[in-house]
Amino acid sequence: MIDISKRAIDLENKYGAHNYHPLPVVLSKGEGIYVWDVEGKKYFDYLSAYSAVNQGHCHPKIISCLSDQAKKLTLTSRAFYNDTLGEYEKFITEYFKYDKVLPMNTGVEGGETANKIARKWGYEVKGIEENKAKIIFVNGNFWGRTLAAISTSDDPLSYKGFGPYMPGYETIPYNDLDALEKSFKDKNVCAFMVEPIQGEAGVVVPEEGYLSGIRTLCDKYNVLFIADEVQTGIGRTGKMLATDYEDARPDILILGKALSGGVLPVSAVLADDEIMMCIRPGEHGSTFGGNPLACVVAKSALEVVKDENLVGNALLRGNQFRDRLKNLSNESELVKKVRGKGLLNAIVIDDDEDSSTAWNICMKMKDNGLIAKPTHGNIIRFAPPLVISESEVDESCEIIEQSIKEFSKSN
Ligand code: IF1
Repeated sequence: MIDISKRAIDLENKYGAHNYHPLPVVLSKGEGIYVWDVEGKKYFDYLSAYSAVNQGHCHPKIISCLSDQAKKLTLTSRAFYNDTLGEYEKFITEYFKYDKVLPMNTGVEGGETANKIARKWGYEVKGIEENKAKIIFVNGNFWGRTLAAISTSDDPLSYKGFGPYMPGYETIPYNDLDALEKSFKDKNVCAFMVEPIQGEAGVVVPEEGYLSGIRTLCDKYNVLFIADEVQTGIGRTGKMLATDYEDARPDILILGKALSGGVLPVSAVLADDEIMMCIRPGEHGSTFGGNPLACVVAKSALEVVKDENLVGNALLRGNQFRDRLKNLSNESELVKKVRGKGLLNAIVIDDDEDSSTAWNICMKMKDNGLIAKPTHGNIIRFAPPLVISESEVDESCEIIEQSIKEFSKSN
């Protein structure tokens, strides 16, 4: 490994917490679907910073908005008004058709905010006894790293060693409407929070009818449907929201990641007045939530999605990608399954969870000019920026196919 890369890795190793195990590549430039390492090698980016750069790296329009606003006013805090927040709130609530938005920064803050709003609604509107509110989650959920988020996790890597855990949470199987209805019999349940497609669990797509079934049961039992679209939202799955695939409008919608085009942390919680107005002045907030920089960046990031028809492109390119890889799964016994929607896809490697096969295939793809990373051992997620073209999908699939063939031969 050349000195510059080695130095960067050694510095992180010596001075940074060891809370990640990155692929050994040191990136220094990003543009569209490509990133370059410090040695100038070019890669297809098939992770998109976990679906945060849907619009492509350093999108010129978003960067220009960022730079213009950065010279004017970056942060006022919410102690005062400013000339960008109201405009942005009008824009995003019309864009997603909700009465109101509560602006936050990271995805997990969006989740925490949604949980607080749902509990408040449970007490004030549904009439649940104080401190008895429950929120239902599903096995395999991932919504971040806070103590509340890990309290709902069934992945030891997320929760082990961090107890005691937040009370008022229950988990049921994913993609199981009977289990969901059974959990709703408890009058203390105020909400059900779920990813329309599970990202970290390995791009797990529920059966047709699951999302609309959630909507029906939430109406029947007066429970709020919270959709965590931090990873599946903003065009990633071939619809603006993954919940758009069915008649399943969430009561509370959580957005993050690509809401800023990967330029800075921006998240948002959207809901109608009956729910959102349960939160009153001084009951929730954040220093940077809704800051002027975030407002102009998020507005331009959302404009890019529509102006460049990224939703339609994600649908087309995703079908093209899965068709190519399905052929591969017929040819290579290593690739057990290909699944996903739009440009949120994954392959399941025919191996046990803790094998290094998926990692080694990612290392081979890296050498061949494409970076991706395994999730849960034997699953490799493939999520390029939504600006990818037909020929770029073909070219990158060549690399994936070639790498898997080379790996199979050498093992
Ligand atoms: C890490 C995972 C993905 C998310 C959903 C909320 C959040 C996330 C559906 C929280 C964040 C990130 C976190 C990042 C890696 C990445 C990830 F592997 F951890 F699970 F994408 F699948 N809801 N996911 O996926 O958003 O607070 O991070 O802004 O923690 O390593 P955040």
